Amino acid sequence: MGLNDTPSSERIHIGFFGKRNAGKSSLMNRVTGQEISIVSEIKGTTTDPVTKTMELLPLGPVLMIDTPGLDDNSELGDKRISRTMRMLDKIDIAVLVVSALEGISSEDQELINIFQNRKVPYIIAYNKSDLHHGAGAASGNSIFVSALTGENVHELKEMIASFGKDLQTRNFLVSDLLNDGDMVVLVVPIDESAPKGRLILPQQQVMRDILDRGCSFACCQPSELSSTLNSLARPPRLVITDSQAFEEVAAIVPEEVALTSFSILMARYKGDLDLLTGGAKKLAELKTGDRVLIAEGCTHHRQCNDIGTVKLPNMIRKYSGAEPQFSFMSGGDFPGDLSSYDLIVHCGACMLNAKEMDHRMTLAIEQGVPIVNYGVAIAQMKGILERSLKVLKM
Ligand SMILES: Nc1nc2c(ncn2[C@@H]2O[C@H](COP(=O)(O)OP(=O)(O)OP(=O)(O)O)[C@@H](O)[C@H]2O)c(=O)[nH]1
Ligand code: SF4
Ligand SMILES: [Mg+2]
Repeated sequence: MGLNDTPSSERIHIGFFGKRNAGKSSLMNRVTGQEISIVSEIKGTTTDPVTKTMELLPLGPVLMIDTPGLDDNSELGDKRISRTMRMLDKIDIAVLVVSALEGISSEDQELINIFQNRKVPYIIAYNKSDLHHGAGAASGNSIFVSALTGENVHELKEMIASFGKDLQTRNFLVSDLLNDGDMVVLVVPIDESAPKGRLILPQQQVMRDILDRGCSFACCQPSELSSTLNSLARPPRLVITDSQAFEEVAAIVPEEVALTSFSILMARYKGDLDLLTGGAKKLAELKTGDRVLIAEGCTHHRQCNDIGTVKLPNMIRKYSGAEPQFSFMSGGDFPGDLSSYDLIVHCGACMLNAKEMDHRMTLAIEQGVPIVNYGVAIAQMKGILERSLKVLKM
Protein backbone atom coordinates (compact mmCIF):
# COMPACT_ATOMS: atom_id res chain seq x y z
CA MET A 1 0.00 0.00 0.00
CA GLY A 2 1.39 3.37 -0.93
CA LEU A 3 1.15 6.28 1.46
CA ASN A 4 -1.34 8.01 -0.79
CA ASP A 5 -3.66 5.07 -1.17
CA THR A 6 -6.88 4.53 0.69
CA PRO A 7 -6.32 1.35 2.72
CA SER A 8 -8.27 -1.66 1.50
CA SER A 9 -10.05 -1.90 4.83
CA GLU A 10 -11.73 1.44 4.05
CA ARG A 11 -12.81 0.51 0.55
CA ILE A 12 -16.19 -0.82 -0.52
CA HIS A 13 -15.60 -4.44 -1.56
CA ILE A 14 -17.23 -5.55 -4.81
CA GLY A 15 -17.03 -9.24 -5.73
CA PHE A 16 -17.60 -10.93 -9.11
CA PHE A 17 -19.08 -14.39 -8.66
CA GLY A 18 -20.54 -17.05 -10.90
CA LYS A 19 -19.88 -20.23 -12.85
CA ARG A 20 -16.66 -20.97 -14.66
CA ASN A 21 -16.45 -19.29 -18.08
CA ALA A 22 -19.36 -16.96 -17.36
CA GLY A 23 -16.95 -14.12 -18.03
CA LYS A 24 -16.22 -12.88 -14.48
CA SER A 25 -12.61 -12.03 -15.27
CA SER A 26 -13.48 -10.47 -18.62
CA LEU A 27 -16.13 -8.32 -17.00
CA MET A 28 -13.94 -7.22 -14.12
CA ASN A 29 -11.26 -6.24 -16.62
CA ARG A 30 -13.82 -4.20 -18.54
CA VAL A 31 -15.12 -2.50 -15.43
CA THR A 32 -11.63 -1.61 -14.18
CA GLY A 33 -10.43 -0.78 -17.70
CA GLN A 34 -7.36 -2.95 -17.18
CA GLU A 35 -6.22 -6.46 -17.99
CA ILE A 36 -5.92 -7.50 -14.37
CA SER A 37 -7.35 -10.97 -14.48
CA ILE A 38 -6.46 -13.72 -16.96
CA VAL A 39 -9.19 -14.64 -19.42
CA SER A 40 -9.42 -17.85 -21.42
CA GLU A 41 -11.96 -20.24 -22.88
CA ILE A 42 -10.68 -22.94 -20.53
CA LYS A 43 -12.95 -23.48 -17.55
CA GLY A 44 -11.37 -22.74 -14.20
CA THR A 45 -8.84 -20.18 -15.43
CA THR A 46 -9.09 -18.08 -12.29
CA THR A 47 -7.85 -20.19 -9.40
CA ASP A 48 -7.38 -17.56 -6.69
CA PRO A 49 -9.25 -14.34 -5.98
CA VAL A 50 -7.72 -11.45 -7.95
CA THR A 51 -8.14 -7.94 -6.58
CA LYS A 52 -7.85 -4.46 -8.00
CA THR A 53 -8.34 -1.16 -6.23
CA MET A 54 -9.94 1.67 -8.16
CA GLU A 55 -11.92 4.85 -7.87
CA LEU A 56 -15.51 4.13 -8.91
CA LEU A 57 -17.22 7.46 -9.31
CA PRO A 58 -19.40 8.71 -7.80
CA LEU A 59 -18.96 6.02 -5.16
CA GLY A 60 -15.28 6.56 -4.31
CA PRO A 61 -12.52 4.07 -3.54
CA VAL A 62 -13.50 0.43 -4.06
CA LEU A 63 -11.79 -2.95 -4.13
CA MET A 64 -12.84 -5.19 -7.04
CA ILE A 65 -12.48 -8.92 -6.45
CA ASP A 66 -12.58 -11.57 -9.20
CA THR A 67 -13.26 -15.06 -7.88
CA PRO A 68 -12.84 -18.61 -9.19
CA GLY A 69 -15.92 -20.27 -10.67
CA LEU A 70 -18.06 -22.04 -8.11
CA ASP A 71 -19.06 -25.04 -10.23
CA ASP A 72 -15.75 -26.90 -9.98
CA ASN A 73 -16.28 -30.38 -8.53
CA SER A 74 -12.65 -31.45 -8.13
CA GLU A 75 -11.03 -31.76 -4.72
CA LEU A 76 -8.94 -28.70 -5.45
CA GLY A 77 -12.16 -27.03 -6.50
CA ASP A 78 -13.57 -27.64 -3.02
CA LYS A 79 -10.72 -25.64 -1.54
CA ARG A 80 -11.32 -22.84 -4.02
CA ILE A 81 -14.98 -22.82 -3.23
CA SER A 82 -14.36 -22.53 0.49
CA ARG A 83 -11.93 -19.70 -0.17
CA THR A 84 -14.51 -17.94 -2.29
CA MET A 85 -17.13 -18.46 0.40
CA ARG A 86 -14.77 -16.83 2.88
CA MET A 87 -14.42 -13.95 0.44
CA LEU A 88 -18.17 -13.49 0.84
CA ASP A 89 -17.64 -12.51 4.46
CA LYS A 90 -16.19 -9.20 3.38
CA ILE A 91 -18.19 -8.44 0.24
CA ASP A 92 -20.31 -5.29 0.35
CA ILE A 93 -21.82 -5.68 -3.13
CA ALA A 94 -21.89 -8.83 -5.25
CA VAL A 95 -22.04 -9.04 -9.04
CA LEU A 96 -23.31 -12.43 -10.13
CA VAL A 97 -22.05 -13.03 -13.66
CA VAL A 98 -24.29 -15.37 -15.64
CA SER A 99 -23.92 -16.34 -19.28
CA ALA A 100 -26.90 -14.81 -21.06
CA LEU A 101 -26.96 -17.91 -23.28
CA GLU A 102 -27.37 -20.27 -20.34
CA GLY A 103 -29.39 -18.25 -17.86
CA ILE A 104 -29.44 -18.85 -14.13
CA SER A 105 -28.19 -22.31 -13.13
CA SER A 106 -28.72 -24.13 -9.85
CA GLU A 107 -25.26 -23.00 -8.71
CA ASP A 108 -26.22 -19.41 -9.45
CA GLN A 109 -29.44 -19.83 -7.52
CA GLU A 110 -27.48 -21.16 -4.54
CA LEU A 111 -25.33 -18.04 -4.62
CA ILE A 112 -28.40 -15.83 -4.81
CA ASN A 113 -29.77 -17.58 -1.74
CA ILE A 114 -26.51 -16.93 0.09
CA PHE A 115 -26.54 -13.24 -0.89
CA GLN A 116 -30.11 -12.95 0.34
CA ASN A 117 -29.44 -14.75 3.61
CA ARG A 118 -26.44 -12.57 4.31
CA LYS A 119 -28.22 -9.44 3.12
CA VAL A 120 -25.51 -8.70 0.56
CA PRO A 121 -26.89 -6.42 -2.15
CA TYR A 122 -26.36 -8.17 -5.52
CA ILE A 123 -26.59 -7.47 -9.22
CA ILE A 124 -27.17 -10.15 -11.84
CA ALA A 125 -25.07 -9.36 -14.92
CA TYR A 126 -26.18 -11.44 -17.92
CA ASN A 127 -22.92 -11.46 -19.83
CA LYS A 128 -22.17 -12.29 -23.48
CA SER A 129 -25.21 -10.33 -24.60
CA ASP A 130 -23.44 -10.02 -27.97
CA LEU A 131 -24.20 -13.71 -28.53
CA HIS A 132 -27.72 -13.61 -27.22
CA HIS A 133 -30.51 -12.29 -29.36
CA GLY A 134 -33.27 -10.55 -27.55
CA ALA A 135 -31.05 -9.37 -24.69
CA GLY A 136 -33.05 -6.87 -22.71
CA ALA A 137 -32.20 -3.65 -20.94
CA ALA A 138 -31.48 -3.21 -17.25
CA SER A 139 -34.31 -3.92 -14.84
CA GLY A 140 -34.26 -3.87 -11.06
CA ASN A 141 -31.05 -5.58 -10.13
CA SER A 142 -30.31 -7.28 -13.42
CA ILE A 143 -28.59 -6.05 -16.55
CA PHE A 144 -27.46 -7.48 -19.91
CA VAL A 145 -23.82 -6.74 -20.64
CA SER A 146 -21.04 -7.79 -22.96
CA ALA A 147 -17.52 -7.86 -21.64
CA LEU A 148 -16.45 -8.43 -25.25
CA THR A 149 -18.03 -5.36 -26.85
CA GLY A 150 -18.33 -3.23 -23.74
CA GLU A 151 -22.08 -2.91 -24.18
CA ASN A 152 -23.79 -1.69 -20.99
CA VAL A 153 -20.59 -1.88 -18.96
CA HIS A 154 -20.93 1.81 -18.14
CA GLU A 155 -24.51 1.17 -17.01
CA LEU A 156 -23.30 -1.74 -14.86
CA LYS A 157 -20.81 0.58 -13.16
CA GLU A 158 -23.58 3.05 -12.46
CA MET A 159 -25.72 0.29 -11.04
CA ILE A 160 -22.89 -0.81 -8.74
CA ALA A 161 -22.41 2.79 -7.62
CA SER A 162 -26.10 3.22 -6.88
CA PHE A 163 -26.13 0.00 -4.84
CA GLY A 164 -23.13 1.31 -2.93
CA LYS A 165 -24.69 4.64 -2.03
CA ASP A 166 -26.57 3.12 0.89
CA LEU A 167 -23.33 1.75 2.29
CA GLN A 168 -21.77 5.14 2.54
CA THR A 169 -23.40 6.21 5.76
CA ARG A 170 -20.06 5.77 7.40
CA ASN A 171 -19.21 6.03 11.04
CA PHE A 172 -16.75 8.51 12.41
CA LEU A 173 -13.61 7.63 14.25
CA VAL A 174 -13.45 10.69 16.47
CA SER A 175 -14.70 13.79 14.63
CA ASP A 176 -18.27 13.43 15.92
CA LEU A 177 -16.91 13.95 19.45
CA LEU A 178 -15.28 17.27 18.54
CA ASN A 179 -16.50 20.84 18.26
CA ASP A 180 -15.08 23.64 16.12
CA GLY A 181 -11.65 24.70 17.26
CA ASP A 182 -11.11 21.74 19.59
CA MET A 183 -7.59 20.55 20.22
CA VAL A 184 -6.70 16.88 20.78
CA VAL A 185 -3.51 15.41 22.25
CA LEU A 186 -2.33 12.11 20.79
CA VAL A 187 0.07 9.89 22.71
CA VAL A 188 2.13 7.55 20.54
CA PRO A 189 4.88 5.58 22.25
CA ILE A 190 7.77 4.85 19.91
CA ASP A 191 8.99 1.54 21.29
CA GLU A 192 10.37 -1.58 19.68
CA SER A 193 6.92 -2.59 18.46
CA ALA A 194 6.48 0.66 16.50
CA PRO A 195 7.18 0.26 12.78
CA LYS A 196 10.29 2.00 11.48
CA GLY A 197 9.86 5.49 10.11
CA ARG A 198 6.09 5.72 10.09
CA LEU A 199 2.88 5.68 12.09
CA ILE A 200 0.39 2.84 12.10
CA LEU A 201 -2.92 2.97 10.30
CA PRO A 202 -5.27 3.73 13.23
CA GLN A 203 -3.05 6.67 14.24
CA GLN A 204 -3.01 8.03 10.69
CA GLN A 205 -6.76 7.62 10.40
CA VAL A 206 -7.46 9.43 13.67
CA MET A 207 -5.22 12.31 12.59
CA ARG A 208 -6.95 12.56 9.25
CA ASP A 209 -10.38 12.54 10.87
CA ILE A 210 -9.39 15.35 13.26
CA LEU A 211 -8.11 17.39 10.32
CA ASP A 212 -11.30 16.71 8.33
CA ARG A 213 -13.26 18.16 11.25
CA GLY A 214 -11.18 21.35 11.09
CA CYS A 215 -9.66 20.67 14.50
CA SER A 216 -6.01 20.34 15.49
CA PHE A 217 -3.84 17.97 17.47
CA ALA A 218 -0.52 17.79 19.24
CA CYS A 219 1.27 14.46 19.19
CA CYS A 220 3.93 13.21 21.60
CA GLN A 221 5.39 10.18 23.35
CA PRO A 222 4.31 9.43 26.95
CA SER A 223 7.53 10.91 28.30
CA GLU A 224 6.66 14.29 26.74
CA LEU A 225 3.00 14.27 27.73
CA SER A 226 3.30 16.43 30.85
CA SER A 227 5.29 19.12 29.10
CA THR A 228 2.99 19.02 26.08
CA LEU A 229 -0.10 19.48 28.27
CA ASN A 230 1.63 22.29 30.15
CA SER A 231 2.47 24.10 26.94
CA LEU A 232 -1.18 24.32 25.88
CA ALA A 233 -3.11 27.52 26.59
CA ARG A 234 -6.12 25.47 27.72
CA PRO A 235 -6.78 21.80 28.42
CA PRO A 236 -7.36 19.66 25.30
CA ARG A 237 -10.83 18.41 24.45
CA LEU A 238 -9.52 14.89 24.52
CA VAL A 239 -6.37 12.82 24.97
CA ILE A 240 -6.05 9.69 22.82
CA THR A 241 -3.35 7.19 23.71
CA ASP A 242 -1.99 3.90 22.53
CA SER A 243 -3.56 1.21 24.76
CA GLN A 244 -0.23 -0.09 25.95
CA ALA A 245 0.68 3.24 27.54
CA PHE A 246 -2.75 3.64 29.06
CA GLU A 247 -1.79 3.39 32.74
CA GLU A 248 1.11 5.78 32.47
CA VAL A 249 -0.96 8.28 30.50
CA ALA A 250 -4.01 8.00 32.79
CA ALA A 251 -1.81 8.98 35.72
CA ILE A 252 -0.69 12.17 33.97
CA VAL A 253 -3.95 13.37 32.37
CA PRO A 254 -6.10 15.25 34.90
CA GLU A 255 -9.33 13.46 35.79
CA GLU A 256 -11.47 16.24 34.26
CA VAL A 257 -9.84 15.82 30.84
CA ALA A 258 -11.41 13.13 28.65
CA LEU A 259 -9.11 10.22 27.87
CA THR A 260 -9.53 7.30 25.52
CA SER A 261 -7.42 5.03 23.31
CA PHE A 262 -6.94 4.54 19.58
CA SER A 263 -8.20 1.01 19.87
CA ILE A 264 -11.37 1.98 21.70
CA LEU A 265 -12.13 4.53 18.99
CA MET A 266 -11.38 1.84 16.42
CA ALA A 267 -13.68 -0.60 18.22
CA ARG A 268 -16.48 1.95 18.13
CA TYR A 269 -15.81 2.66 14.45
CA LYS A 270 -15.57 -0.93 13.27
CA GLY A 271 -17.58 -2.81 15.74
CA ASP A 272 -20.11 -2.91 18.41
CA LEU A 273 -18.58 -1.28 21.45
CA ASP A 274 -21.40 -2.46 23.75
CA LEU A 275 -20.82 -6.04 22.67
CA LEU A 276 -17.07 -5.75 23.23
CA THR A 277 -17.35 -4.12 26.65
CA GLY A 278 -19.84 -6.84 27.57
CA GLY A 279 -17.27 -9.42 26.49
CA ALA A 280 -14.62 -7.71 28.66
CA LYS A 281 -16.57 -8.73 31.77
CA LYS A 282 -15.83 -12.36 31.02
CA LEU A 283 -12.11 -11.77 31.57
CA ALA A 284 -12.51 -11.64 35.33
CA GLU A 285 -14.69 -14.75 35.34
CA LEU A 286 -12.33 -17.03 33.42
CA LYS A 287 -11.55 -20.32 35.12
CA THR A 288 -8.67 -22.72 34.70
CA GLY A 289 -9.24 -24.83 31.58
CA ASP A 290 -11.62 -22.34 29.93
CA ARG A 291 -10.90 -21.96 26.25
CA VAL A 292 -9.87 -18.57 24.95
CA LEU A 293 -9.50 -17.91 21.21
CA ILE A 294 -7.07 -15.15 20.34
CA ALA A 295 -7.80 -14.07 16.77
CA GLU A 296 -5.83 -11.67 14.61
CA GLY A 297 -6.97 -10.13 11.35
CA CYS A 298 -3.68 -10.44 9.50
CA THR A 299 -0.69 -12.72 9.54
CA HIS A 300 2.11 -10.19 9.22
CA HIS A 301 1.03 -8.36 12.42
CA ARG A 302 4.06 -6.14 12.30
CA GLN A 303 1.95 -3.67 14.22
CA CYS A 304 0.82 -6.12 16.80
CA ASN A 305 4.04 -7.98 17.35
CA ASP A 306 3.76 -10.31 20.33
CA ILE A 307 0.73 -8.64 21.92
CA GLY A 308 -1.62 -11.48 21.00
CA THR A 309 0.70 -14.39 21.54
CA VAL A 310 2.62 -13.29 24.63
CA LYS A 311 1.52 -10.10 26.35
CA LEU A 312 -2.23 -10.67 26.35
CA PRO A 313 -2.16 -14.28 27.57
CA ASN A 314 0.13 -13.19 30.42
CA MET A 315 -2.13 -10.30 31.34
CA ILE A 316 -5.20 -12.54 31.21
CA ARG A 317 -3.59 -15.17 33.46
CA LYS A 318 -2.66 -12.53 35.98
CA TYR A 319 -5.99 -10.72 35.85
CA SER A 320 -8.19 -13.81 36.09
CA GLY A 321 -5.89 -15.70 38.42
CA ALA A 322 -6.61 -18.77 36.29
CA GLU A 323 -4.86 -20.89 33.66
CA PRO A 324 -7.13 -20.76 30.62
CA GLN A 325 -6.26 -22.69 27.45
CA PHE A 326 -5.31 -20.31 24.65
CA SER A 327 -5.72 -20.98 20.92
CA PHE A 328 -4.40 -18.63 18.28
CA MET A 329 -5.63 -17.85 14.81
CA SER A 330 -4.67 -15.22 12.31
CA GLY A 331 -5.47 -13.89 8.89
CA GLY A 332 -8.49 -15.11 6.98
CA ASP A 333 -8.97 -18.07 9.32
CA PHE A 334 -11.88 -17.57 11.61
CA PRO A 335 -13.85 -20.64 12.60
CA GLY A 336 -17.54 -20.79 11.78
CA ASP A 337 -18.08 -22.95 14.86
CA LEU A 338 -17.12 -21.06 18.00
CA SER A 339 -19.08 -23.21 20.39
CA SER A 340 -16.02 -24.74 22.07
CA TYR A 341 -14.73 -21.33 23.19
CA ASP A 342 -15.57 -19.45 26.36
CA LEU A 343 -14.19 -16.13 25.17
CA ILE A 344 -12.89 -14.63 21.94
CA VAL A 345 -10.25 -11.94 22.11
CA HIS A 346 -9.93 -10.27 18.72
CA CYS A 347 -7.30 -7.82 17.51
CA GLY A 348 -8.20 -4.27 16.52
CA ALA A 349 -8.94 -5.51 13.00
CA CYS A 350 -7.26 -2.57 11.29
CA MET A 351 -6.69 -4.66 8.17
CA LEU A 352 -10.22 -6.07 8.04
CA ASN A 353 -13.09 -4.17 6.53
CA ALA A 354 -16.12 -3.37 8.65
CA LYS A 355 -18.15 -6.05 6.90
CA GLU A 356 -15.81 -8.85 7.85
CA MET A 357 -15.52 -7.79 11.48
CA ASP A 358 -19.30 -7.54 11.54
CA HIS A 359 -19.54 -11.08 10.30
CA ARG A 360 -17.19 -12.34 13.01
CA MET A 361 -19.11 -10.52 15.71
CA THR A 362 -22.39 -11.87 14.38
CA LEU A 363 -21.04 -15.43 14.61
CA ALA A 364 -20.09 -14.79 18.24
CA ILE A 365 -23.49 -13.32 19.06
CA GLU A 366 -25.37 -16.14 17.35
CA GLN A 367 -23.40 -18.76 19.25
CA GLY A 368 -23.52 -16.90 22.54
CA VAL A 369 -19.76 -16.62 22.92
CA PRO A 370 -18.52 -13.39 24.55
CA ILE A 371 -16.12 -11.40 22.38
CA VAL A 372 -13.75 -8.57 23.26
CA ASN A 373 -10.95 -6.88 21.36
CA TYR A 374 -7.37 -6.16 22.38
CA GLY A 375 -7.89 -2.49 23.21
CA VAL A 376 -11.03 -3.00 25.27
CA ALA A 377 -9.51 -6.04 27.01
CA ILE A 378 -6.33 -4.15 27.93
CA ALA A 379 -8.33 -1.17 29.19
CA GLN A 380 -10.50 -3.48 31.28
CA MET A 381 -7.54 -5.29 32.82
CA LYS A 382 -5.77 -2.05 33.57
CA GLY A 383 -8.89 -0.69 35.25
CA ILE A 384 -9.36 2.25 32.92
CA LEU A 385 -12.12 1.04 30.66
CA GLU A 386 -14.77 3.11 32.36
CA ARG A 387 -12.79 6.29 32.07
CA SER A 388 -12.03 5.74 28.41
CA LEU A 389 -15.65 5.07 27.57
CA LYS A 390 -16.93 8.17 29.35
CA VAL A 391 -16.12 10.57 26.53
CA LEU A 392 -18.02 8.37 24.09
CA LYS A 393 -21.19 8.54 26.13
CA MET A 394 -21.32 12.31 26.42
N1 LIG B 1 -18.74 -13.50 -26.90
C1 LIG B 1 -18.35 -13.19 -25.66
N2 LIG B 1 -17.40 -13.93 -25.05
C2 LIG B 1 -17.05 -13.60 -23.79
C3 LIG B 1 -17.63 -12.49 -23.12
N3 LIG B 1 -17.08 -12.41 -21.89
C4 LIG B 1 -16.20 -13.43 -21.80
N4 LIG B 1 -16.17 -14.15 -22.96
C5 LIG B 1 -15.33 -15.32 -23.25
O1 LIG B 1 -15.69 -16.35 -22.34
C6 LIG B 1 -14.55 -17.12 -21.96
C7 LIG B 1 -14.40 -17.15 -20.43
O2 LIG B 1 -14.12 -15.83 -19.97
P1 LIG B 1 -13.46 -15.57 -18.54
O3 LIG B 1 -13.54 -14.11 -18.30
O4 LIG B 1 -12.14 -16.23 -18.45
O5 LIG B 1 -14.52 -16.33 -17.62
P2 LIG B 1 -14.47 -16.57 -16.05
O6 LIG B 1 -15.88 -16.50 -15.55
O7 LIG B 1 -13.49 -15.65 -15.40
O8 LIG B 1 -13.98 -18.07 -15.99
P3 LIG B 1 -13.16 -18.87 -14.82
O9 LIG B 1 -12.02 -18.00 -14.40
O10 LIG B 1 -12.72 -20.11 -15.53
O11 LIG B 1 -14.13 -19.15 -13.72
C8 LIG B 1 -13.38 -16.46 -22.66
O12 LIG B 1 -13.09 -17.19 -23.83
C9 LIG B 1 -13.86 -15.07 -23.00
O13 LIG B 1 -13.23 -14.52 -24.11
C10 LIG B 1 -18.62 -11.72 -23.81
O14 LIG B 1 -19.20 -10.75 -23.32
N5 LIG B 1 -18.95 -12.13 -25.08
S1 SF4 C 1 -4.83 -5.08 14.64
FE1 SF4 C 1 -5.18 -7.07 13.69
S2 SF4 C 1 -5.39 -6.60 11.54
FE2 SF4 C 1 -4.34 -4.84 12.49
S3 SF4 C 1 -2.12 -5.26 12.34
FE3 SF4 C 1 -2.81 -6.07 14.28
S4 SF4 C 1 -3.26 -8.25 13.87
FE4 SF4 C 1 -3.22 -7.18 11.89
MG1 LIG D 1 -11.81 -16.02 -14.37
